[in-house]
Amino acid sequence: MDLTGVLAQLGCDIDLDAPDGLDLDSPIDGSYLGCVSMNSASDTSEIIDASVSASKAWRSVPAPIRGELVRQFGLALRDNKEALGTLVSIETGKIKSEGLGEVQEMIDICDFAVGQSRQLYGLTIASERPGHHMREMWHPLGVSLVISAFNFPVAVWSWNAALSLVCGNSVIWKPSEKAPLCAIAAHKLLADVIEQFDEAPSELSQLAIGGRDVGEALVASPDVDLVSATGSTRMGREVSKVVSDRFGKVLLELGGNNAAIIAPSADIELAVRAIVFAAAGTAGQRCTTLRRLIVHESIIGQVSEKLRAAYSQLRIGSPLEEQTLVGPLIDGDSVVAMQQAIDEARASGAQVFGGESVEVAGCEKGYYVQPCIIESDSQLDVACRETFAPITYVVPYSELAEAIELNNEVPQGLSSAIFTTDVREAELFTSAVGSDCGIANVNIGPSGAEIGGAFGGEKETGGGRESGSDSWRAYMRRQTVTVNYSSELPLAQGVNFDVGGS
Ligand code: UN1
Repeated sequence: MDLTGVLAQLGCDIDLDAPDGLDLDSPIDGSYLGCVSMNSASDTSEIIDASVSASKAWRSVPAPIRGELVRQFGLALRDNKEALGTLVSIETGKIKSEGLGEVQEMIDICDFAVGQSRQLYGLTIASERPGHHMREMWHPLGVSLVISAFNFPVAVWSWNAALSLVCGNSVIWKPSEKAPLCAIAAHKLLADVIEQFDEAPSELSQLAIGGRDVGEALVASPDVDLVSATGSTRMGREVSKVVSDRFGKVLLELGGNNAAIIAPSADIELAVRAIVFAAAGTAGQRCTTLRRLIVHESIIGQVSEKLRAAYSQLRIGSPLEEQTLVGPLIDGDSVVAMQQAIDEARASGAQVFGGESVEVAGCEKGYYVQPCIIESDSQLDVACRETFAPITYVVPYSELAEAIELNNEVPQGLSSAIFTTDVREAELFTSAVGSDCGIANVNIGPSGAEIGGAFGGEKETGGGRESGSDSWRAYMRRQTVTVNYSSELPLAQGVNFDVGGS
């Protein structure tokens, strides 16, 4: 594990020996990675002031030119994909192909945002008054703040940053305290592009590394126009209260508790392959991870057997080894939370398969676990909470309506899936009376979404939509413009207000 080498490749000269900073341990082998300096809450007003001035300059730069900046960032990401992907693996424990996939997701959103920069469309609207027309204008918001989580330490920032920049905003990034190195490296790639770009103010994008106090100070500022936060429901609830209280805008992407239904007509081989990736991939640490499996009673024995067989084949180990499929959890707290959930399920009489800690040779102090399957006759209370670990709760169903009800029974509403070859079932699941989630898939698992669609979900997931489709609108303010090109002054709704006289 060559942290210094990777940082050097990324052109990052980070002081890993900062006094009173953020101490970092590798999830891979528990080794000490160093201490990174942090911002304090008192730094935030300077950061915000600089961001306000940057936004004032940037909003007047034509959107396609703003797109050109993002295009160049995409090129820098292409050049640095291998190194940045490796850094994601080292700092968060993601397997190499997922670390690289994360950077690919950044490249994809840059491409998307470049196209978007020429498509910030508003409607033209017929006016009821003669000699008038109406149109909708989309203007930059000002300062956008991105709060990101450890599990997608760079991609989720880039979804927000790429769109927010083409929409004409400045960006402040408060990354997870568990992944500051990825943030410093990814941000430097953008900062270097900004520095070379004549039209871009130098403080267009800023990084604020710090703890809760730094986040709180940024969130509370009335100069921060949009807070886009990804993380726990608890954090989102707090952020949302503060921002709503000052009538700021929020974009929330919070907890998920995603289920898949396996119907009797499903292609079971395909379903099992999809489930294993969705449930055990990223060591169960995606918002979109498959956490609940709702299986028709006629096939549950067969599915369970195949799943257990597949789980016993999972190669658990250092994420830097080519053949590894499941890397470590992020830290010891996650291992404890996983064990507590398993104990609670066991106490309710459920059958537990796997879930124990795993010792990986050479990485004895890493946080490795065997992904876990928990089978019960009905949906357990613990299954209705999100535990950020590879646990899959399996329950049987007899009628599709009951399966859909189980899918929707949890407080979160991010992603969902159905495995079926029956078109009626697939259509019902994706209809108004089907899944209540922001994402509903057919014959693929709930995780691993492409950037082209709007990403996010309902209920405790927070209601925000990021990434593709028309998510760009969240980064702009809408203005309805009515123009009178006549020499008369007719009033709307036929109102008469003539003072007479001349
Ligand atoms: C997250 O876990 O916060 O759909 C984001 C997926 C990824 C993004 C996940 N494209 O799994």
